[in-house]
Order: sequence, then C-alpha cells, then structure tokens
Amino acid sequence: MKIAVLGGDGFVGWPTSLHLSSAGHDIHILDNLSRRWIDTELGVQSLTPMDSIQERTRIWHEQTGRRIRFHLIDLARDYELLKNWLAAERPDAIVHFAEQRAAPYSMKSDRHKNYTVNNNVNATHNLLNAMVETGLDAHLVHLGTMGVYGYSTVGAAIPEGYLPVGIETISGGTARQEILYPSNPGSIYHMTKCLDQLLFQFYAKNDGLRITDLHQGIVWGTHTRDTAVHPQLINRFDYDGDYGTVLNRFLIQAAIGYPLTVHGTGGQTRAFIHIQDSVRCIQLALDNPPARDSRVEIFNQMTETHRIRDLAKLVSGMTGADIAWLPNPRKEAPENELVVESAKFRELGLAPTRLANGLLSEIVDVARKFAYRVDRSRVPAVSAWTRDLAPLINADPEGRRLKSVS
Ligand code: USQ
Repeated sequence: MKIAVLGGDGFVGWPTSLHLSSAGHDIHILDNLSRRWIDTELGVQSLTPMDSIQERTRIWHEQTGRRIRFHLIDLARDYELLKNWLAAERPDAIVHFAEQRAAPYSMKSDRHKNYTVNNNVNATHNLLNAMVETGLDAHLVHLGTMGVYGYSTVGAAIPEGYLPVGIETISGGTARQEILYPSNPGSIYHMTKCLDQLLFQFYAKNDGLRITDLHQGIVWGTHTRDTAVHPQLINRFDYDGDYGTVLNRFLIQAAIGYPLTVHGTGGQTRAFIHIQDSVRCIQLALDNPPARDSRVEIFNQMTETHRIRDLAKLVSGMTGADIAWLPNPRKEAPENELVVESAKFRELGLAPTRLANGLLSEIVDVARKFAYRVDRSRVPAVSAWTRDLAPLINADPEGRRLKSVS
C-alpha cells in the first residue's frame, strides 16, 4: 500500500514509518518538524542523539534498500498544500500522528493552550476535509489516547470506545444504544483528542470515511526492531518535565542518580504499552480497516495497567534509586482504579511485550548509555494545571525535590 504517515518524524511516527516500510509498504512522511522546534523552544534535546529526517531516511535506504519519502507540510496551516498532495499522491491509507502530544506542554501557558488546540483540531479537520474534497477513499488510522475516557474510578471495565446504554423512553420502555464513551479529558491536550473523536464521528456518518481511532496508553521503551538496525535510526527519547512520559522519566532518573519524581501519592493508575507493540498495533489496524459506511472503529491500544508508585518501586528495586514524593502539578484524581478492555488487538494476534521483561535492557541499553546527555535542570515537571498550583510547583523545584526524598 501507499501509506502517508502524518507526523512521521515523531516518537511513535518514526518507528511506525520504519515498521510499515519494512513490511513492504510505500511510505510518505508528512511532517512540519514542529517537535524539533519545540525542543529548541524548551531548550531540551532528545536523550538519544537524533539525526535530521532527511539523514534518517537516507540511512534507512542505505541499510535496507527501501525508500521513505519526506514532505515538509504543516497540516494545521497548509490546507491547500495538503489537499493538493492528497489529490496527486492518492495514498491507500493515512496514519495520523500529527498533533502536539504532551499534556504538560499543553498546560504551560495560555499561548501553549491556544497552540495545542489550533494545531491539533485544525490538523485533524483539515485532513478530513481534504479527504472528502479530493474524493479519497483511504483508510484513516488516528493515534488517539486512553485519556479521552478520563481517570475516575467507575467500577467497570472501560470498553473499546462505545458504551452500551439503556435510555428510558417517554413511553416507559428502554431504548438500547451504543454511545461514544463519555469524554472526560484531564488536560488541554487530552481535550483536543476528545474533539477529534467528534470530528471522526461526523465525517464517518456524513461522508462515509473509513476511520480507525486508537486509544493508546502511555508508551514506554525506545527501540523497535527497525530503529535498532543502525545507530542513526534511533528513536527519540524524552525525559524532560514536559515531554518525558512517566516510566521513561523514571528510567533516566535512575540512570543519573536523580530521585524518581512521583506526583502526589503515586496512586494514579495508567495504561501502558511498549513502543514495539505500538507500531505492531498500527499495522494490525491498517490490515483490518472498517467496512465502508460503518461507524468509526475504536481500539484500546494498551497492554497493561500500573499504579505510578508501583512503577517507581519497581525501578527503585532494580536500580537502588530514591523516590521523591512531590506535590502534583496536575489536577487529577490522586488515586484511581483502571480496568480496560483490550481484547480486540489480542484477537488480531498482538503478543504483548511485558514491562517486567523489557525494563532492565531499557535501563542499560538506553538510559545509562546516553545519561551523559541529560540536563538535570530540565527534569522537574513545572507546568502547573491551575493558577493555584503554579506557585507551589514553581517554588524551587530542585529544593522541593531534595526535601521530599524518602
Ligand atoms: N507522573 C509522575 N511523575 C512524573 C511524570 C508523570 O508521577 O515524573 C504522573 C502524572 O501525574 C500522571 C501519570 O504519571 O498521573 C502519567 O503522566 P505521563 O506524563 O506519563 O502521561 P500523560 O501526560 O497522560 O501523556 C502521555 C503522552 C500522551 C498520551 C498519554 C496516554 O504524552 O501523548 O496520550 O500518555 S494516557 O496517559 O493513557 O492518556
């Protein structure tokens, strides 16, 4: 298939592009390289040394003989360019990663809130609009988030997208329906993914677009089979307070002798998936498109759930790292249960990489190897969710950390 990977320069986009290229597909990356600009804005860099996208694709060709083509397009702003590209190239499938994906970055300031909403919602809408306008019958696979469901404890498993409900009718009966699971975003970023869901519902219903939405958990790990082919194909790895996700942050913190930064009690339970499984899920989704005129297909793309404090204790047990119990910069439930249905990918053949099996090699092969590149001053998470939290979080993050080491 000819596949457009939108956002193919990013953390999941790059290994996905390699994986699909390896599988024999003709891959075109469309990207505005915004993630690299944001690194510059924040004054941080990937833990792993990352080459330009052109250099990465050159090495991939040199190593495998396969071509991945790169097109510099900003989906949110260059609507005409995107439309003309789709009309000319007519991909069979589109994988859409081209959104600002960090919750803390989205909550940094009013400017960052606006940027995230404008970028994410416009990118998704421009894409759907252009697909209809060009009469493109491509299967669209979108990377969504488990965070659309929220993290309140319900006492029931979260279904894969749709909730069966009974509605009391005026005549006293019960109307049975399956509705989109109620959205409950915990950040501006997560809110944009909730808005995406409504855009997908409308365009599937109105224009018959074939859409799969993947509600992914927190990704951990760095390497996939393909990024390991050559040092210059290495994936990015974020450890900073805005873009670093929790488990990858704990791994690098352990590697540099920095206490593991648990927010609050660490009673937050979250869904996780290894990066290799993530790219495999995307391939499985592409191989199993929804039928024409069916509703949006939704998968829960996660393989296990863990409490943050249990992860901290696990990493601490493996490395001897201290744990720091910090005031939480986020407005989120301090403790939650999380049970998630995720049978659909397993039924399609996903064999998950378990955290217990992959963690140690991640610490040794990546975190310790590149620890010399870490700027310790970028480790604290300082984006506060509310005005009330800001003074507490921004008061001397390093001192706060040291006082609360257990
Ligand atoms: N946390 C800590 N210490 C840290 C960093 C985070 O305790 O040093 C806590 C947070 O307070 C939160 C949990 O860990 O309760 C997860 O935070 P995270 O930064 O790992 O993940 P999140 O902000 O939810 O976002 C990430 C990705 C996002 C994706 C999402 C999946 O950046 O793109 O959509 O994971 S999910 O969390 O399932 O919604």
